[in-house]
Amino acid sequence: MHIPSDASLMWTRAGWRRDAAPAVEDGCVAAPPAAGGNGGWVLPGIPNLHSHAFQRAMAGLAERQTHPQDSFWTWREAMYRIAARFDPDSLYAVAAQLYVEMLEAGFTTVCEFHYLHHAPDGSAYADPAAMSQALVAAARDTGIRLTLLPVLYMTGGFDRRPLSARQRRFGHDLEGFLRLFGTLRAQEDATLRVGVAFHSLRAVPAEALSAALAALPADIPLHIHIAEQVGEVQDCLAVRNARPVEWLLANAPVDAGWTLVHATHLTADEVAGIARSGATVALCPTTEANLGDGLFPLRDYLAAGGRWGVGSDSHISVSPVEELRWLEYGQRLQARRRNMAAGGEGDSVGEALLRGTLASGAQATGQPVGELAPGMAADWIVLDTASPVFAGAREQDVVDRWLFSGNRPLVRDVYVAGEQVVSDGRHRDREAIAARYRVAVERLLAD
Ligand code: NGQ
Ligand code: ZN
Repeated sequence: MHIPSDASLMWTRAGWRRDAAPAVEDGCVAAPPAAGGNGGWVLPGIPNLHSHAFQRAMAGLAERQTHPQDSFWTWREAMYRIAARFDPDSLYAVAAQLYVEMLEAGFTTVCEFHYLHHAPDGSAYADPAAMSQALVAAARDTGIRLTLLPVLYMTGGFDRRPLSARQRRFGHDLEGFLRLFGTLRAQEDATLRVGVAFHSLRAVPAEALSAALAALPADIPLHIHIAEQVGEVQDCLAVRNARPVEWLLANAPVDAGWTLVHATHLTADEVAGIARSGATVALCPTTEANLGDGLFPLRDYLAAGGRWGVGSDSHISVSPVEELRWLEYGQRLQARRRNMAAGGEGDSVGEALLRGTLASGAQATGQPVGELAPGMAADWIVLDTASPVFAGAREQDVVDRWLFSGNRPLVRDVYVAGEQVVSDGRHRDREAIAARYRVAVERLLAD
């Protein structure tokens, strides 16, 4: 039986619940749910596990050949050129635009992997946290929930070479970094959580990683880029005698508090090791495709019981639909099979993808997100049930239709901490934020 478009449905761990809608108390879901519902099809907001906000300004600008062997590393040069031009004002303008786009697409929490710390020449701003504050302000003003991950970035490669001129604004010594962390941590509130990211094993020497972990609180989210490129795996093998994930699992206390970003190139032992550790892998399928990274071994990882979520990373796309869809499609193209993320016969691929990405939300973000249960964050999205995409849909079809049918935005309304920030597909400040973004980007790109 198809569901009437005015029915009330709420997505829970057990699947769709009929005639229910979240009730709100203090920004969280109250028990019990509002009986009868509100006539919407409601899902938890999607956590975005990986973002470099400034890169939104270069989406579509690195798609012209610069070298016959263009790669991740030549893209990185283009990215560094634009990174060099940001100041706190332009970072605020670009991040605010990005966060509006995320909310309109159904992402309600963002993990911001932030390393653009200092002035372009590497000297600290008068307020050393000025760039971080720009991100905090953009999140507050747009209403997105933020897990801010100031990034420790110390060296330019596994050989410990010093930072290049363009990397200097990313760098800290441990003392300065811990000061920044302390400043930000003091600002935590109901929608801001502060964790830490290690940029990569290239950028953080072994003893600095241990010293940082010893000095930081034990219960914060920890994120790291790892094993994204074959060159990185080779350099790690040459210098540390182990592959990046192999090295990390042997030398750091990797557990459920950790999120490994990309983890593209893995052996069978590494797949099993990450799954056993309880860590989350943050997959960014559209960016990984755009940068020519390679394909994550999803099927083996799911079979091992591994946790995962998605991120929009460089923001060449800002859409949970596209991340989840391409996560599945990459596997299909490689295996020449279909319905790869499904758990068994009759299982819906869309529901398997949705369950997977929501299940890691709380541990990867350090916030009570990913589920509309009592005490969890009142962060939800309402689908546009009037769309022809849902014609004739039964309950068990809704998520597959959302994720695998066309490109019209199907998120109608969005709430964060119980507050509505998007209605009828439009963020409350969409125009003003876009106007400010246009001015900022024109300046960033001017010669
Ligand atoms: C980043 N981005 O830090 O923005 C990286 C590129 C690097 C991605 N890996 C720079 N997608 O890894 O050195
Ligand atoms: Zn990244």
